[in-house]
Amino acid sequence: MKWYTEQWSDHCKFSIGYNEEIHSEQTPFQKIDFYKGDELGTFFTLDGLMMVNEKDEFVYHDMITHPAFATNPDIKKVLIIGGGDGGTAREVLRYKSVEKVVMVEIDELVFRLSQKYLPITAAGVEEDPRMEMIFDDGLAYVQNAADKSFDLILVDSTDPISVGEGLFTTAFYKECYRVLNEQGILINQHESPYFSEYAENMRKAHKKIKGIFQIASVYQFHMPTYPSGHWLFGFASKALHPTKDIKVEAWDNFGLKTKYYNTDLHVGAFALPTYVKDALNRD
Ligand code: AAT
Repeated sequence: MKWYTEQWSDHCKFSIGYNEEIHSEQTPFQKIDFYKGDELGTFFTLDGLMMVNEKDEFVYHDMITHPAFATNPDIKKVLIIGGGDGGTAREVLRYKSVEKVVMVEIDELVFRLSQKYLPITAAGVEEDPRMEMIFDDGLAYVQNAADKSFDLILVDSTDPISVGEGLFTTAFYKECYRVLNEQGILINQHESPYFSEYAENMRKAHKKIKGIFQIASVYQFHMPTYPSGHWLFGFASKALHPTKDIKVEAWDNFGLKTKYYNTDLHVGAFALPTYVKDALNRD
């Protein structure tokens, strides 16, 4: 067995045993490495950071998708930015009421390799007639998209380094606001409160979004393989509040079986620890 090690902070590392490295390639955007091990199954990293593994991908993909649909069960048009492994699209496509999903991923190879090595997230996504896949920069896409053309934007991006950086800017969040309709919801990558570098990114993202959207909240979940295991998404909206406007019965009526998400957890996920609230409110 060999060890994949990820630096979580200057003084903290996280290691995962693996049996073989399946694929390693430098694309014009980032370095992709696929591994296979006994504990997490197949997993891949981008520029040395864990993206997806077979063991806990359900946590992340449930939590990026379902809270928005329980808040607005009428979502029909969805824009996914990033999400190259296909897991977010897979969850969105489970809603028969969804009419159109546009996925804008900067690096086509992430999707092609996921189709080959990670069918758990990528299988069947491209074949769904409601799917439109675009391999381009998400920021460029929203800059050119029409006003009020989506009900939901899911930003399933990497951290704010290299190609993901533009997806953490005020300019990007403003474009998302413009592209969303009156009931529109933005779910975005919100990093982690624990290690200082991640916490700083969390604070900055919230400050920017709060200045643009009428409603701006943050919710948490337990993601064992992301730095500290404590991870967040942002929930921003023009009109709908994530816990006051939750439609429990309507969501139950979708009849979806989920492994992590449920509507009790939905409400609890928005209740944040005091140190996280304090950090989010700091200027
Ligand atoms: N579903 C969880 C997996 C990811 S992957 C994030 C994806 O965002 C990658 O495929 C990357 O190529 C894509 N991406 C990065 N920047 C852009 C951009 N500007 N436009 C479009 N796509 C982009 C998320 C992992 C989260 C990791 C947290 N530590």
